[in-house]
Amino acid sequence: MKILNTLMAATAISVIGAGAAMAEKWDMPMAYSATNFHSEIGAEFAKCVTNGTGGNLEVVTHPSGSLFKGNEIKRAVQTGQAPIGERLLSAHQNENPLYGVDSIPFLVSSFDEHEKLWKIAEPKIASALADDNLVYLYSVPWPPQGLYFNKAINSIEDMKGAKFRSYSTATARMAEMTGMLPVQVEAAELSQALATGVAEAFISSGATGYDRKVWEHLSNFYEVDAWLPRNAVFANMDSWNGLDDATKKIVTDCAAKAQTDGLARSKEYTQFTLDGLKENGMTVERANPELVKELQAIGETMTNEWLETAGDQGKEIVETYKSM
Ligand code: PCA
Repeated sequence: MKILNTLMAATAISVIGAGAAMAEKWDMPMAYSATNFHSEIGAEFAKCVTNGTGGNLEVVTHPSGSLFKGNEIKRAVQTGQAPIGERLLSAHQNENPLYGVDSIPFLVSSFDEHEKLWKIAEPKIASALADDNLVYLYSVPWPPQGLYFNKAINSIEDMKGAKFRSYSTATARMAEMTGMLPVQVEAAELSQALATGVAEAFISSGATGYDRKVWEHLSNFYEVDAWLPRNAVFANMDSWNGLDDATKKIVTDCAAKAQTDGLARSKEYTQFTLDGLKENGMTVERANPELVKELQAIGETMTNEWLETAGDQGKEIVETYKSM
């Protein structure tokens, strides 16, 4: 009887074992709120993979930095703590200047220009990510970046001394060059930073201001279209290599769909969120030409700094873009 029990237990374990080897669950950390369009596209991508593989690869998204905070996600996926994740690429420009290719001030100002640049840069970004033990799956741009303040500003002089929330190397550098005080804050903690006075101004899209209801603390949004940064979704290389070819194909097909849908959603969300800021009492307008000129001069310095650090690959991207 004892032998029979042992045998039965062993059989049960091996059956469970076989089942577990076949079906896999991938937790996908994401930094932005569940209602943000990047997170919604991520959820659709997850569903596409889960349904497409008949549940053999179940992808489960964790928005709002609930599994890993924004600034932890890339490392978590690189080291295999998470098999897949989404992260704002330009936040990692300090690791590889190429990750900041989407944040060169005033190089591109519209979705169309940005997509042109991205087509050139994308293979190089994929290979930079591969060097970091990551497989690039898809990426989606944020709407054009503008300035949020708690007062009207007409020149850089008016910006001086403000505590400026940054999300990347470029945003921190812009703060420094305009005499503001940069403080790195993830979007998930932005409302709190504004409420407690840790930050009183920032650069971002209408989308993030809208998602974070910043009208509760700030009064002015200036459209400057400084750049369009991108969120990228990547998998851990070893997790990826563990998938069979049919599953990989389903993942890459779902990723291609997410990239196309994400771009469309980002475009739609642009005007919707600018209108939303207005409806909630903010003054939304284009920055005056003097201020734009001053910012462009700073942008030129930052562009040269980027080109210096990004080497031949960086130069090639920018030159190819400009020649098109
Ligand atoms: N929103 C993100 C990055 C760019 C954007 O529009 C943020 O502010 O964190």
